[in-house]
Amino acid sequence: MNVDLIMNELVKKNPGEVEYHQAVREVLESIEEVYNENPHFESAKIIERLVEPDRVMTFKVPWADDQGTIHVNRGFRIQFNNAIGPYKGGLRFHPSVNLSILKFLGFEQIFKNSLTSLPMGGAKGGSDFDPKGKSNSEIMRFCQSLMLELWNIIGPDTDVPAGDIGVGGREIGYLYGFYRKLARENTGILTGKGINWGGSLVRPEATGFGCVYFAKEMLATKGETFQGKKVAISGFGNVAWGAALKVSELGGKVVTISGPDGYIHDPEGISGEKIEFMLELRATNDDIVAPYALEFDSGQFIQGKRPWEVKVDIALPCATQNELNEEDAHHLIDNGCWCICEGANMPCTPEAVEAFQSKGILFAPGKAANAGGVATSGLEMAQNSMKINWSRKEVDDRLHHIMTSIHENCVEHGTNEEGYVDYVKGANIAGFLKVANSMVDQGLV
Ligand code: NDP
Ligand code: 2IT
Repeated sequence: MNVDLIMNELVKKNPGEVEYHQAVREVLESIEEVYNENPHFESAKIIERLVEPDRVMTFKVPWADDQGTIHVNRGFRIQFNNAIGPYKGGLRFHPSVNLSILKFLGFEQIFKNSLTSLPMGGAKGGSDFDPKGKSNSEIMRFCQSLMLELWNIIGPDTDVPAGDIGVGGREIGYLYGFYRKLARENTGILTGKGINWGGSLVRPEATGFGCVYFAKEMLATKGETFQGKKVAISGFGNVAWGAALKVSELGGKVVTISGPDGYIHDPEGISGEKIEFMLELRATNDDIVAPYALEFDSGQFIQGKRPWEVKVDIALPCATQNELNEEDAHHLIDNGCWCICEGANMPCTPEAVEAFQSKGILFAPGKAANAGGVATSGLEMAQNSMKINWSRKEVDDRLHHIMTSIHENCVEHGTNEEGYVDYVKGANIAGFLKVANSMVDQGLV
């Protein structure tokens, strides 16, 4: 394989899709050696077949606001690869949503889902709809209009969507309700469902919990724990909330959360009722983090800045892609931060990752560290298929076990001669091998 040649071709075929190019390049650079050691991958043209999604669907989503004014958004579902199981991946509602962002997310999802050890292929979808400032009834009408198109192309054994940015329990409820009405069936069609209608315990917390379980394993490779460590978290959404809960439970001190408007620095620690307040903030639909400082005296709001300037031991970026750049990475390193574990998808730019790795700092990519969300979605699907509900402990134990196994896989495939664990390489190789071998086994389809 020649990475530059493949990338040139990819850029030519998918012009302007910079996030997608970024995600593919990272994977190709990591797997180049393994790929070249296995000539049957080349003869089966595995890379060319992997970087072209199986299907890209876009559709019109018309809806009326509370004043009766009509709006038209664009809906997407990208079914990327189903070699190891039904397509699986979230739906994102955000004005920045476009083909590039969804293709990067769908491509990442293939390897992430493979790492979970559960039978799930890769997909992603969503819309450029902006949930900010919308009423509940507007959100419901939008979700119903989207589902009117989506229901024909998804199914419990075909393609199982879930949440992502802008899509949480409320949106999954409206989507599920309308699917049930259209299809006249109750099946495990979406994950992240409410606990009364087919959801799994621990799914809301799972991405954040999983990220912290993964970081715990990273720290253990240095004989360390979360006890007494200062932790910077970005975002204040679903993932940030779960991560903050688990860090506090393990004795760490979360000193930041952030929103697009700036960040909160709370040197006394964000725990207990302060973490619950994050949920209230998120539920306002305003998407600003500043009110935290009005509610709690210990919290200071730093407008227009990112949390990476605060002196911490551990950083968990949990907001969005490319939110931590090279300059931020140097701030963290200069301040003595020695473990970065991605809760979001691709939050660190390639230059930031390079800065961490060149200093021998612990760094874990989202496709390994945030796989707990989709893994628990897989556990929700399993419970739906069996028509039973597992206890909180049963789900949490399984999640914990999955995250520990992913960590072991990364160490196995990513440890270099000096003993440094390159988690990016380890995750990409482990995720890739399972999918590539499955594609070879199943012939040219
Ligand atoms: P939420 O919508 O609950 O929270 C994310 C919020 O972060 C967005 O509303 C966004 O606000 C805000 N944000 C955007 N840019 C920044 C920034 N620069 N600094 C701080 N905040 C910002 O989404 P989730 O918590 O579900 O998702 C967060 C990340 O985790 C995403 O990368 C997602 O793909 C990933 N993820 C989510 C999983 C899940 O189960 N939910 C599973 C695995 C990964 P705004 O709208 O104003 O831009
Ligand atoms: O990025 C992700 O892994 C998610 N948004 C969760 C996907 C899922 O199907 O649970």
